[in-house]
Amino acid sequence: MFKHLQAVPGDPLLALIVAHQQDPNPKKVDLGVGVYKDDEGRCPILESVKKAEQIMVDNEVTKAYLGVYGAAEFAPIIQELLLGKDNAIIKEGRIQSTQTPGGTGALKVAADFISANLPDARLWVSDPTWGNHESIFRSADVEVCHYPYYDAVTNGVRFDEMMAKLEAETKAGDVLLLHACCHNPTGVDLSFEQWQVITDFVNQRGLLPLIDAAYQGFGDGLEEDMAGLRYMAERTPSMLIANSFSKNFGIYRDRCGGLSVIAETATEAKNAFSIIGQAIRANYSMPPAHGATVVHTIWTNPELHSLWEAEVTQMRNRINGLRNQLVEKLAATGVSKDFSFIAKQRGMFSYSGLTLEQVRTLRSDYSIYIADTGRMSVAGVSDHNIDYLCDAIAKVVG
Ligand code: PLP
Ligand code: TYF
Repeated sequence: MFKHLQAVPGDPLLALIVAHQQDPNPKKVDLGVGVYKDDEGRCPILESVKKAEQIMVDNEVTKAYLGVYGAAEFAPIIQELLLGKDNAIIKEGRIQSTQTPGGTGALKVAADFISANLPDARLWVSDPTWGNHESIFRSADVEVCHYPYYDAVTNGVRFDEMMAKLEAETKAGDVLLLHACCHNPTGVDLSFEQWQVITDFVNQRGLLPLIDAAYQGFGDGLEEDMAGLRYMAERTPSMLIANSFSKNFGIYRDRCGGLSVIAETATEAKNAFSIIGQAIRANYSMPPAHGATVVHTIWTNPELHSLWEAEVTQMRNRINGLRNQLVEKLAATGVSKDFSFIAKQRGMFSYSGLTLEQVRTLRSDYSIYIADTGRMSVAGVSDHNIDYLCDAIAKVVG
């Protein structure tokens, strides 16, 4: 039956985790996959999460099925986090949200929804984007197109080229995927002014924005990181938002995310949401409860809520502090390349500008694990490895 099948390569980022795990070098450094790490190199369970889980153990009374959309009381949390407490879109009932298995689950449901109901829509993603965007939409038979985004010369956004491409080639009904903040893999975000320009274009062309919010809180703050998304949501008739709680609650393996649909009217939103429910049933029937219960327990307990906000601030400050330290220490080595852009990037990742050859040498000669694209997960840097890392980069770059 399976004789004709050829093995396919796995996700290169996940392969990097295994390679790092198997490396016996005590000095090894893992800057591969995007998980937050503390100074000891551990991906810790947040204290707010531990406390919430304790409350849950004491109070949980059933493991019965949740329902297609997950817990009803979870949807307002997704909406408040993304749009802010008193947003008119929420009050008008123009947004409907469902719990999903991670941000990935939300993207998959969005892809199936688009494929079945907007059959002529093409998806436009940034060049580059998170590798899974393409796989998820291709698997749902949605054509994927690219717009210019990262500028390797200025380490900024090729905004004029991006807009020129979208202007020339998008058609009404196409879907435009934007990263809300902390762009993966580059760390280079759109400015607020650029969000404003794109919003005008989206409305004028009649595009459907799909916003991927996987790192809320890791850029400049929980509210600040949503400024562009909120500006656009308040001015466009329709939007899809896939969000993830994996990073900002540190509950990666519990698989908790959300998919929200915003429509012109409450009725339209409800209709679209019912079809999203159909896509969920055909995928995984209903989401797991644990992660969403953790988030709900924290959100509704004032003490835990403040503790969680402080922990998000701590994670963000650590990463942004590491960015500044990297810039200073790399400069101090006398390296020929200017790395000051690292401090301006945001979120878990930095497109370092290291070439494939340099990345490979760092891996083979120094046991430093960086993705082939040169993307570094900054959270993997620590006080213990930063000097070793900067010296190695300086030696490899020259
Ligand atoms: N979107 C982006 C841009 C990501 O980097 C990730 C990363 O993990 C996700 C979505 C999916 O997150 P989750 O682990 O919640 O599925
Ligand atoms: O880009 C990253 O590192 C994270 C984690 O198939 C991730 O988004 C990477 C690959 C993957 C799932 C999650």
